[in-house]
Amino acid sequence: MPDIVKVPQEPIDTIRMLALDAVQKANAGHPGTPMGAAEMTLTLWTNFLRFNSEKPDWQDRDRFVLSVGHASMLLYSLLHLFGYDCSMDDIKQFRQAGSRTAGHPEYGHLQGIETTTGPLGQGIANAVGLALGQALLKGHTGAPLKGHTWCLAGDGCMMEGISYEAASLAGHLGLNNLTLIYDQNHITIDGSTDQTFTENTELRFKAAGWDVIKVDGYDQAALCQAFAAARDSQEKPTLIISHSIIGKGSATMEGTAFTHGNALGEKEVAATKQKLGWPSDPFHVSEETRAWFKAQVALKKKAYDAWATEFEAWRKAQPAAAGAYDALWSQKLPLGFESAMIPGMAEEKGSTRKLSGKAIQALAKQLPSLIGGSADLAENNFSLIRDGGTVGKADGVFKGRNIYYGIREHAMGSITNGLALHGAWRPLCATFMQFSDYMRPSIRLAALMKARSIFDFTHDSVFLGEDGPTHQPVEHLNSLRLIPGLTLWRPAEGLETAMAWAWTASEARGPVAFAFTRQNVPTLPFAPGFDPKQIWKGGYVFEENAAADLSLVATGSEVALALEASKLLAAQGIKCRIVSMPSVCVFGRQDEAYRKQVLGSKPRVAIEAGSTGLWASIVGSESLVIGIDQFGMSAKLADIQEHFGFTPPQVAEKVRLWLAGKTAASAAL
Ligand SMILES: Cc1ncc(C[n+]2csc(CCOP(=O)(O)OP(=O)(O)O)c2C)c(N)n1
Ligand SMILES: [Mg+2]
Repeated sequence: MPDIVKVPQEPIDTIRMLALDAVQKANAGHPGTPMGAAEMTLTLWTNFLRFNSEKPDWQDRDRFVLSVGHASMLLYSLLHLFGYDCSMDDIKQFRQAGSRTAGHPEYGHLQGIETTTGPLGQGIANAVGLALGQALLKGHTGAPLKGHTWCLAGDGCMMEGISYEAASLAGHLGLNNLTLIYDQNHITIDGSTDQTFTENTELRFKAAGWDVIKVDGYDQAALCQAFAAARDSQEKPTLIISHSIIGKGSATMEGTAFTHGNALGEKEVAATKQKLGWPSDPFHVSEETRAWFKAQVALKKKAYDAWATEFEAWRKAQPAAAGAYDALWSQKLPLGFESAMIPGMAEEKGSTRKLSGKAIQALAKQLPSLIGGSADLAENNFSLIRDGGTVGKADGVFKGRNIYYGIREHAMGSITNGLALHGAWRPLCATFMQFSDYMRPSIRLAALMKARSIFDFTHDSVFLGEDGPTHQPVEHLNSLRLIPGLTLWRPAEGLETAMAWAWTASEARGPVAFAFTRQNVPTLPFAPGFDPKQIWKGGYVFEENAAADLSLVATGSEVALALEASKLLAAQGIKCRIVSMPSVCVFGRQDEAYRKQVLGSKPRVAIEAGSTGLWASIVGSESLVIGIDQFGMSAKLADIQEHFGFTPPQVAEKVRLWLAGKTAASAAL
């Protein structure tokens, strides 16, 4: 273990002044916390954080999560000074159009940004996911891994409910490779936390199963002792409450809420630099400071090389385990893997949630990275990976493929994102679709980051029955479709379900959400020779009819309904073609010619047991949309179908009347 390095004042002040200057230049941003937390964070990075800026995606690196995302200049300064691909020009372009140094750190903009943060509290839950991912990687493969996750949070993160959920689960699991550093400066935007946040955080975390250490954020020796204890903890995650002063170092504004989110002004900047004896030119980094950071970077590389030697020795000694390790990272699927997922699925009866359970088993066999979880509804969601075991720690080692999240949907979404960002895992998390609302902030961030999280929602419509409107999604399908980059699948039966899962495993470049039924759905009469790959277009002609009077376009459980209604209409001389659209999102990405051909040139009717919302934009404003624009009700399935007009005769009659009205109108012209 290398000796502890006492961080000199100048590198600390360099970080403070870079934040001060960058925010001043942009005339926007948050200098207060970068200034207040610079000493503590630099002490951590210098002495404890394991990284190699030349190999930023080192799989066993320590991960640093800036949950207090508005303090982005703290992270950018560190990345720049420690030799990551973050230039002084990047720093000077802070918050400007097209720059890599956005207002809040955005995943993918710069190496070293482990996750997108800004919505407070999310980073803490992401950090739980990242730490769990590394602990599971170690447990599943036996690799000699040490990766620790360090998360810096502020008063705001600690107040947000999501952090409590995530901390509660981390404490329960005994996630000892996680350290949360609470930069307790007692200031938020509206002023002192005396008016908002006076609970005993220490006792709260202790009660949740954490070790808690309190330190002065400017006492490097105490900080290092705390970091060492946290890193070496074998049983519990650690909370370090670090007392600090927001805006530390500024001439007249230390400790004020003003420093939280304002450029301090030319006068204050000048006064601050004068007080520190700092050169007045902006973005100053002295030669000595550059050399000091270079020396630290060299030490980091030396530590990395030592690790790499040890790791290579393990690979040689344990070829089978090393193969399993590589398989987790590559997430490669055998060519044509989907053909192993579909046999018998078109004939399989049941709810799509149950059929999804079957597809999950088939996929789990081929994709060891697939890891499951549910918010206390595993049996209801059919989301369990059978024989996968429960995620937990035994004899100090994490094992299992099924995470029991308890009733913590908000954290579940965000922990799932952390697991996805980790890189070795393809995590799915499940709950009732209604509660996607509890997860929406995480789903949105997954989409923003293009994280390959899988949100497995069952009980997808009012047809779930007696649980009533509190549990019945209505607006959720369209609402989820509104999130840019999120792909929603709502399959109609077994084959579509299997193919939707296969698409997710091999084609998805971002997060995927599923909508599965609670109720049973009938099997569908696919035409002989039907190519399942058509499903991957998101929408396809299920039943063609050259002489059709109209197209019925339906999703999920309503495809069978459309088929039944079409038979009744045929008996009345109205001929239909049927379009199944398991993913409106994927269908929307097809070229216009394909979309036109599928939708057909005749009048169109869309049928979906949810709000009519976006449908006019898909099938055209001249079309009929049969949906549900009100809350559901507690009743038996058959009564709900009748009440909302979703029986075959009711749908057929609606379509007939609408078509008759159209015909009459055009005849009158
Ligand atoms: C979920 C969420 N709500 C509100 C905000 C807006 N916001 C940004 S920073 C902040 C105050 C944070 O206070 P603290 O964490 O103590 O940071 P400090 O002022 O110490 O930098 C607020 C309310 C946000 N980013 N995320
Ligand atoms: Mg604060």
